[in-house]
Amino acid sequence: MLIRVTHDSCPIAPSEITSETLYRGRRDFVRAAGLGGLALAAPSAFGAAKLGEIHKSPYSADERLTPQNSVVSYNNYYEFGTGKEDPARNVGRFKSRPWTVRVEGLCAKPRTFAIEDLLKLAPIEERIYRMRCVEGWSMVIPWNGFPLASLLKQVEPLGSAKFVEFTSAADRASMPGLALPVLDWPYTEGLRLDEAMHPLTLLAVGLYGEELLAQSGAPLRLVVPWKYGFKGAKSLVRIRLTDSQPGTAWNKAAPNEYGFYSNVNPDVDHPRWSQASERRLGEFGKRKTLPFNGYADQVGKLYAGMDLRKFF
Ligand SMILES: Nc1nc2c(c(=O)[nH]1)N[C@H]1C(S)=C(S)[C@@H](COP(=O)(O)O)O[C@H]1N2
Ligand SMILES: [Mo]
Repeated sequence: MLIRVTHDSCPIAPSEITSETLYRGRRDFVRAAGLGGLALAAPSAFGAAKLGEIHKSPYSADERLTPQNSVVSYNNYYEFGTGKEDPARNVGRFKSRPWTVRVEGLCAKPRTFAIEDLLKLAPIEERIYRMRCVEGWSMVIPWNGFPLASLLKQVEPLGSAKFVEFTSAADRASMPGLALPVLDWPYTEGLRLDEAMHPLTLLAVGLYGEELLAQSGAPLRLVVPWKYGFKGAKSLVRIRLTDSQPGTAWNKAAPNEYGFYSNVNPDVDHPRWSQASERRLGEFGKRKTLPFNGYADQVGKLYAGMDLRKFF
């Protein structure tokens, strides 16, 4: 049975994310990692390893970045709890190594990739993307990663493949949120194949030049900047090519609130919240939300002829 728990609207204003909160999150991380005072001297303020060479991308937005501490301390990752500060607090037992990702389904060369091989698959880029969550907050994040298309091409999708299903890790020993049936675990998401192959669709392995922290979806997560945040499945263990539209965790939990497409659309409100405006983390006041989150020129043609009120 599924207990119906849906996204809550922002419980605290981003401006109230205090230094105390950040300090607490970091102290817990340091303790969990068993590093004691040593971590304080580490090169990264957050304890993550630096990534190697990173290439700039023409797909980056030219906007003010959301500070790294806000990005990693305020987000959703229900496997670690449903509060926005729960992920940063509760990831202590999660390990992103060793890690493999199975890529399978309707393809000529299904394969299991070790994370080390994935990191060498394609040049790591910096992609500065606008991100908008269905609850109404937004950020600008310098992701590091490579196009999902680079990985999918490796397994040679068959002509019959029309969709891609993404499955997140579901490890009860390290993910306390799995004890509650808030979603139909494991977390799954899906894209149509042309959306998945679009050059903007990113497999992220880091942000701000450092490997992803667990709360951001280590070691590998999906980033689809023209869709609401929940399409970005974290800590991926499986990617599967299919001929029919896959079920997704949020679509199953509340189909009237979370459609399969979930394109950012100021004209189609979520049943409980307007989608016309958003609050950029760290800013006062509101901004107008743009169709496809400002990426309409690049992705609008994917939806030509579709009624986006029906396919929301
Ligand atoms: N596995 C998993 N992936 C997930 C979620 C989750 O609960 N579990 N939450 C989603 C939601 S609702 C959002 S808004 C984003 C937020 O995280 P980010 O800021 O790190 O992108 O992650 C998405 N990916
Ligand atoms: Mo979200």
